[in-house]
This record gives sequence, C-alpha cells and structure tokens, in this order.
Amino acid sequence: MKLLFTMEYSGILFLCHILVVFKLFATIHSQCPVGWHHFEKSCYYLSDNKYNWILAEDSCRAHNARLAEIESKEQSDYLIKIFKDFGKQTFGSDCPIGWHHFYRSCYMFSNDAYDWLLAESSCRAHDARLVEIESQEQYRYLVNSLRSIGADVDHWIGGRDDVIEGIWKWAFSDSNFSYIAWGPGEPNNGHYHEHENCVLMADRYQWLWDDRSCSESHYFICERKYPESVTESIPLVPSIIG
Ligand SMILES: [Ca+2]
Ligand SMILES: [Ca+2]
Repeated sequence: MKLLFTMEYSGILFLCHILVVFKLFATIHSQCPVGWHHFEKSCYYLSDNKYNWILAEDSCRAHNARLAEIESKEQSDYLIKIFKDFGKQTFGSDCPIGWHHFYRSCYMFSNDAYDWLLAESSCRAHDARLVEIESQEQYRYLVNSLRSIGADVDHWIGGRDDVIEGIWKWAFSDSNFSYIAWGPGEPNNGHYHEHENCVLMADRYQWLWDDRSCSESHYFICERKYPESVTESIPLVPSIIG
C-alpha cells in the first residue's frame, strides 16, 4: 500500500524522502546528506518549516527528493520515531526571529513602508538586501507567504533600472534578471513626469511585478543568507526534477 502525504493544507510540517543506492565500502551515513535520517534504502528529511502541499513538494524536489511515501509498517514506525524525536529537540529554523526560511535564504516582510532606497538600507541594516528573485519556486514561495500573512499592499523588491533605462538589475548583486514576472503592460516606466525605476510585487496584479517611482513608500521584503553551517545539503538554486 502506498500512502502519499497529500494533505492540501497550509502550515504543516512535511517529510522528504530519497532512495539511495549504497556504494560498496562507503559508510552508510555518508550516503545521506547532512541533516537527513537514514533508514533502510532511504534518506528522510523532516522540514523545519510549515508549507502547504505544493510548496512542500517543491522543497523536497529541490533536494532531489519527493514527499515521503510509506510502504511498510517498519518504515512507518521509524518515521513515527523521527516525529517523536523532533518533539524533544529544540529543532527549528536558524533564521532570526521573525524571519522565514526558504532554501538558502531567510526572508522578512516589513512592518513599515519606506521609499525604495530607505527600504534597501533598512534591509542592509539587518545584514540583508531587498529580495532578489531568481526562480519560479522562489517567486511562488514569496507569493504564498504574502497570501498567508494576509498582505494586501505592494511590496518593494530589489530590482531597478535607474542606471540604464530598460536594463533591469538586482541592486545588491548587480546581476541582470534571469527570471521575470512582470504584470500586464509592465514595465512601462510610468505615464507621468517621474520615471519608474524600481520594482515591487503589486497587490493589484496578484503579486506580479510593476515598475514604480522609487520615491513612493511601500512595504518591502528583505532577504539574507541562511547560516552557512546548515546550508551544505541545500542546493544553491532550487531546481525541479522529474
Ligand atoms: Ca525605468
Ligand atoms: Ca509601471
């Protein structure tokens, strides 16, 4: 019997699962990534974040894994033990309090509205940057987070084209956009006197992007690196397999 964890519910922990082929002469534990639990021919990873099913599946796939499938009583008993051990640990995200963990970053959704420059310096004061969105998974995570916190206002992100009009760059890394999610008709550089050189996730476009005047005040999203010591097993860029 295959039981797939398919609960459509936001905010539950989840369990990732990879099958491993054990190499001759290799120690068993070296075959599972750091932080994963080994049982029989599989490695398991219990999430430290609560996601809905789709994001949980994305997160497992980014680890070249899938949501756990349970095929035997022994396996089920082992997983129950992991859950019980989890309850005993002070296990959790290494992001600062109030920040949310996703892949190799921690994210903070501001409680204040600033112009773009002040928003950027506010992030830097937290050892962070305005968020730079490099993949669909990351974008979907942010949209989902904005929905789950009930946000209904625009949020600045780290893109701008103030150096060369029409050439969009992520401010902190100075890199070109590799992923885009512009709203309909955007970017349009505005219709009025002031140019639109800064990017936000627009409530009116269901969080697709809009270029806006950098002097407008909006809420914003900061991104900082997840602590190095625990990122060894997390891929640099989320990727979908299969
Ligand atoms: Ca512009
Ligand atoms: Ca615009």
